Amino acid sequence: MKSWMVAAIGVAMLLLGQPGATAAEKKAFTAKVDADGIQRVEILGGSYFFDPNYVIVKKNVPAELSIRKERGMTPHDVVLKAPEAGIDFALELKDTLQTVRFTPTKAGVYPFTCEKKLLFFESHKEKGMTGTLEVQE
Ligand SMILES: [Cu+2]
Repeated sequence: MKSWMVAAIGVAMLLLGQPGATAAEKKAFTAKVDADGIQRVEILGGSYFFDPNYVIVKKNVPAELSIRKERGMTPHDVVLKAPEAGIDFALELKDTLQTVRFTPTKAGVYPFTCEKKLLFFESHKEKGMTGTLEVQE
């Protein structure tokens, strides 16, 4: 094989070896119940992640998620539709904290995502901007 071919194959493998960012590192956070009986979690959204991206809350305890996005031009949101578990929100993220309140009523694992997508580019979800809310008994 000629050396330029080896180089070309090397470059192709490098390019193919970048799988978006779908295998995001798991950053787990277990909500603590505050003295007033509310379990609070703070979440940062950005390009293209949620931090934490694995949030654990207790069933039948009021929860407050305080969410903001990192500074920058890229818009982000957060959407979690699990009405069967008492959780149903869609929020456009801002630089400042906004609070989502709910009381989870059913144990389970519920995905949340950013549903932004620019034209024909990969959606933020495809780029790894997803997370999981786990409701424990
Ligand atoms: Cu986004």
